[in-house]
Amino acid sequence: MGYPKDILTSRSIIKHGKYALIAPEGLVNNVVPGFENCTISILGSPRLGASFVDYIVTMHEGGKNTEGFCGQEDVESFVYVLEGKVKASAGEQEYVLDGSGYLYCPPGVKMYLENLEAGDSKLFLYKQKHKPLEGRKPWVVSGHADQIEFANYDDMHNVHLKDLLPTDIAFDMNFHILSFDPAASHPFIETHVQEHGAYLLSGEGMYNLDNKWIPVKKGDYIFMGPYVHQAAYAVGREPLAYLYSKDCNRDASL
Ligand code: UGY
Ligand code: MN
Repeated sequence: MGYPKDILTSRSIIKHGKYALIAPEGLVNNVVPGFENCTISILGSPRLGASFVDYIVTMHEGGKNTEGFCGQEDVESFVYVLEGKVKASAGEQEYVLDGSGYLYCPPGVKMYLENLEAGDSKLFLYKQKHKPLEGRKPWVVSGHADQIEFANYDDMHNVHLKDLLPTDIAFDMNFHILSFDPAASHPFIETHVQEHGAYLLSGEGMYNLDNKWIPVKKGDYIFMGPYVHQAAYAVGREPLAYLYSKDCNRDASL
């Protein structure tokens, strides 16, 4: 890094409780106990107004978490491999995940991570307090998003959606990938109770946050708080695609 080459500016926008665009160039390293030989930045968190915590993790050679991430009786966790190859375990169950591989650990199950690359592996990581439903318990889920077929989103042939977790009512959240072909957009500007943490996997676009159009691109992170206006237009030559979390299957509490 060293001395700046120009006037200091930032594309990031932070509106606590409402929304945030966090561009990768402003991130700093956060030490998180249990992670060894990893560079981690906390993205969305309760301090920003999110009810979950999202992280971007770069595991260097030999990087690992052998103490276990989460595993508390009321906390669920999820990891998605952006680049590289890792061993990810849900308690005793081991999975080898490369790009687009993911693992969901239900409440009470610790997640263990180990980098299998000679270089870096890059992960998107998430945790949230689980809202239980009497008589139902979510289970360990692993897969590769690349092996799931896209469905048309809202009857549009140029917008595509994948659900990474089961739609079963035992789950109180899901991870999705939403992909817009160049020039595609949402059918309308959404305003809904659920929050999102979204990591942009590819492309460029204009994102409507709180009814303002903001340029976004691959590598950006967006937090969308409850009810905040949200929609996208894809621009450029690549699909604008993002991985995002969304709560589901629960009533709003009084
Ligand atoms: O599922 C969703 O709410 C999604 N369409 N939101 C979004 O892309 N901002
Ligand atoms: Mn939404």
